[in-house]
Amino acid sequence: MSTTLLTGPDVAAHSTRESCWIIVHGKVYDVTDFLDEHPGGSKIILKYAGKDATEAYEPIHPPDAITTNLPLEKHLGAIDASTVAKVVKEVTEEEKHRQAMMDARPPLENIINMHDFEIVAKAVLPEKAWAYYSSGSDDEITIRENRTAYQRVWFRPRILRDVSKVDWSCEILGVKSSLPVYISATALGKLGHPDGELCLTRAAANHNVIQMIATLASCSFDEIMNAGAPGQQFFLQLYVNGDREITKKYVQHAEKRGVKGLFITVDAPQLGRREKDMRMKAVDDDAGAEVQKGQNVKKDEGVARAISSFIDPSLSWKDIPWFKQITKMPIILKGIATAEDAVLAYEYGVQGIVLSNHGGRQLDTARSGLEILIEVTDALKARGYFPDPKFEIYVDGGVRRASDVLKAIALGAKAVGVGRPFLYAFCSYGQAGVERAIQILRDEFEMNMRLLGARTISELVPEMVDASSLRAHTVMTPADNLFNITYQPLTVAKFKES
Ligand code: 173
Repeated sequence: MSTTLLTGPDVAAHSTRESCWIIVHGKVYDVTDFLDEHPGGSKIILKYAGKDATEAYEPIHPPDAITTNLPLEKHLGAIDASTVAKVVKEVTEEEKHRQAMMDARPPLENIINMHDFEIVAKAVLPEKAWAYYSSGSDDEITIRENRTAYQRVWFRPRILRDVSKVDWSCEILGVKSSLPVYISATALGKLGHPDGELCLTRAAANHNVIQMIATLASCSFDEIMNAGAPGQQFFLQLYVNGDREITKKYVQHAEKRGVKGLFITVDAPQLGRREKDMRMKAVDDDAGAEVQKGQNVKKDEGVARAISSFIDPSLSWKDIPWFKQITKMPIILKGIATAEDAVLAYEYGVQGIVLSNHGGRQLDTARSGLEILIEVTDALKARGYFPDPKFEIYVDGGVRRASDVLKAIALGAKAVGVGRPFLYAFCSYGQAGVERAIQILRDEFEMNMRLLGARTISELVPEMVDASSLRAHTVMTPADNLFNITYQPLTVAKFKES
């Protein structure tokens, strides 16, 4: 790094596409040649040309994004802070309102279920972050179906089984977990909390829960690993880069650092159109993430689309042997949606599949993971592939209750992925929120397993659920008007009076 000390006017003289310098974290960079490579587009950088970009950079980039992407000769030196005019940032009405809502959040002990986190997150998140996180694709039929599907499965509880002791701990890919739940990958955590995904890491460490690290996390892979406690276990979610060398390096680095499972996302050759996100036109302002190298970006298509151009749509079954060659980590295909592909996955020799529709963010009107589970286990059984301790099936999407998890496990899942609820928990309350979410799940597991008559995970059997309506997508019931008029709806956590 150069030891040159530069001044504000030095930097301000380079404020064009032809010569573009910016300041980040007290250092000056020449990003002229990088403009067209920036995964979030050049427009956002040009907005800060000749100026300090730290504030816009900080929430969505890992600290080492610039230093690793920009050749050393473009690191021009340090800025003499006394020569840079302090920009007093105007606090908008929206920000004031959000801060007021943050101050009036329900006390954490009043949060008693996963839905509570969601309602708080909606109130306290910047509009763009909420739009990005909460969005499903197209008409959002699938995102809603992910919830509804669980309500079409009913319990068949067993009684008089001495349930004084119940144990819901399990192993996922041979890794011990205090819950049959892992924290599923979600991207861009710093849009919602300054510590981003580290909130998940720290909470997971305290409760022995496995975190799946997202390729597009705001925090870098190493930051997250370094924040882990001794012995803490991680999985990695992988978006496969058009440049396979980048992917190979990333995967092998993860393996070296001890990651216990490689979850390759297979349901996103192109990113779904998330209209709430798109309407925010976020790309103009602050798109970006810890992405591997991207090319030109499409404009006005939302945060996710802006930074996903590196994802390779040519990925195919032919690539699976290559993955097996470059890593010894168990390989899991995340985003299987049919029995046919589940059978193929088994025959290609991967160690597991996640039945998932990407949280309702990809193909709209794709079925819920829970529904797919039945046809998948049937097809695998018919071929003698199930049960097989070397092939695990997971489900994600729409899980809000331990009772949901118990249904999936009874139907053959080994564990369940939970994404948004943990994300909303840390956006609302940081690490403490995630710990509370885990505690709530634990309480729900204890109660539901007792009431269901299952003392261990292995006692959760298909006979404990009635899933006969699961595949019927039009279980219409006439509106029960009188009941509805008299029914007192459940309420969500209340904000303090301001
Ligand atoms: O669902 C997503 O938003 C997602 O997977 C993603 C993909 C590319 C960039 C950011 C997020």
